[in-house]
Amino acid sequence: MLYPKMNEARMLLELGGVWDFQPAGPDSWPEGWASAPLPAPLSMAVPAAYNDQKDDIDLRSHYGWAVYQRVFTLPRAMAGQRMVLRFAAVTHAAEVFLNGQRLGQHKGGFLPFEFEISEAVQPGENRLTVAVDNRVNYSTLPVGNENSIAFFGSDNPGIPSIELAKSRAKPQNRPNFDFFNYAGIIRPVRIYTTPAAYIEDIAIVPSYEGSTGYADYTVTAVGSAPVHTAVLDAAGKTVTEAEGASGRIAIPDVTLWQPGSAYLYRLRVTMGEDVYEQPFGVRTVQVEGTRFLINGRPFYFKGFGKHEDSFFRGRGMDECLNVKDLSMIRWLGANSFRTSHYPYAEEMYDLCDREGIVIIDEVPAVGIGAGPDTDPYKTMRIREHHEQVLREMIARDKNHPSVVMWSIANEPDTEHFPQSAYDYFRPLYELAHACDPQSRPVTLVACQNDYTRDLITRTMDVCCVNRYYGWYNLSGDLDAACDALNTELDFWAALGKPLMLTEYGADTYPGIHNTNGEMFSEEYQMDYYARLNAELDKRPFFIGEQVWNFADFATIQGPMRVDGNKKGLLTRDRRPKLAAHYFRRRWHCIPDFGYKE
Ligand code: BDP
Repeated sequence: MLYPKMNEARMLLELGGVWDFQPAGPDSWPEGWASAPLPAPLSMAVPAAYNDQKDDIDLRSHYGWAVYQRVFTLPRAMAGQRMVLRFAAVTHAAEVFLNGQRLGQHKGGFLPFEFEISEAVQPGENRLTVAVDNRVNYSTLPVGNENSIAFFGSDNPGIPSIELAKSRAKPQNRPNFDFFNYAGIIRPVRIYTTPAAYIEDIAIVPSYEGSTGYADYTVTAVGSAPVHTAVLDAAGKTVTEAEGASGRIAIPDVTLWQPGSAYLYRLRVTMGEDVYEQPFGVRTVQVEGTRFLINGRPFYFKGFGKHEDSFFRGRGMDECLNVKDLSMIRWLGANSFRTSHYPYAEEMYDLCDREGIVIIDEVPAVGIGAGPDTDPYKTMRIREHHEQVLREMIARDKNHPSVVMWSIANEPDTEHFPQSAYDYFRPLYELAHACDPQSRPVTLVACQNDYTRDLITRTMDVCCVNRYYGWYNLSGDLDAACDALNTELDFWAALGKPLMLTEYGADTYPGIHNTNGEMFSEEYQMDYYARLNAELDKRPFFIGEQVWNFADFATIQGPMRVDGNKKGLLTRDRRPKLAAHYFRRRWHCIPDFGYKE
């Protein structure tokens, strides 16, 4: 799916601003609201999550439907064009109406969807209504609990008073994941135009041989007109041209896209009256033995799991924050992050393309686990949706040079039902390869578990594991943590695959200092990383350290979290903790390439 752009053939309107908003019922909303002004609207900024915009606990912990509405008038100049209404993300499900007419719906809170509105739109005022459902359960990704068990702790099952109170409690989301369930229209809403015959999609597979780069391209179009393509360099100068909807373009004296040293070309596609310019970088990605190669050289991942999370907007798209975060990533000497635990806003990938930051792109498949006695792959109703989000993510992100690997899940249960997990994930692994024209490496991020029972993680192109030795396990005992880590590393070493840590970390309250370096202090976080990293450095097959987390972030309230998850190297407002200074010293000395050679 193409990112909406304004150019000589296409117009673009942003529908951001302050919309009308009204919470509705848990299971439904009055459809009459779609054809008239909302009865008692609140003001709500778009794009942004609604939860933290008002000082109202009912909105923070809202469960179910809420309705957004605004009125707009299109400029006359747009008449006669094909018009498309595009939502970059609505969390987690949306129903969309224009002038009372139902345009359609979309499930999945982190990927774009669009409707052609050329017929539905009218001259003068148009009323756009978007109903949003924030419920998470066994049919959604991320997964919400259905057995009234909270993410942390089980509320002492069997105690009559507690069981009775739970059965009477008002319905609420019980996320089976550790980030606040921010919801609403979290990314931009736009209308763009195209001519009647238009370019629908562009796929580019870059490669190079010696000093010549190649772009194998495929243009998908609706309507027929001859397709002309040209490769433009970063200065906008035409490098080569070609005819036809698919083919290979050679780029003499190619400049490669490299981590830390990005270079972007554009494929300019003209078809009849339509024009679209798709940026791309020439770089290759490959796994060879225990090495992860970018442009044929062994890359070492230094970075983080992140979240889209900030004050007031929650998970709302924030380009200023994205720029700031990339600045902090560079300040730290890091080179990469994983989009834990959902695909991020498209603008972030564009920025990483520009700045040479490497991304592991993850679908919102988090929370696939229901305890040791329940096979989640038989109980949860997610398979089809899982395929859908994987397809949609790869369709959206396939051309980004920054994306070097797909993650098909975070911490699913691979331990208690190893064969079920294998049977469930193997087809998804194959689907990811099949959907990606570049066939990038595919991974699944494994939970701290009995790794000897896990059958699927070891079959991935790269083995990615989250480990909390010294925090949730062997808490506070760094000697024991290093011992356990080494025992496990011996296991992975024998498999002959590249291994990386996609999470390890310790909750740290900024300002707590402790001469003994005990848990929760800034010293503990620093010592924890220094000790574990010293072990990781000894292993040649270990190809990357992504700490948990880049910054502190919001979670549901509960006995395990004080004002959110505090494992950030940075505070939520992006101030460095002690461990950030430690990593800054470490990472500036670790090269992007050839660290383990
Ligand atoms: C891992 C999850 C991550 C959590 C983290 C933690 O992948 O989402 O936030 O643990 O507990 O299990 O801090």
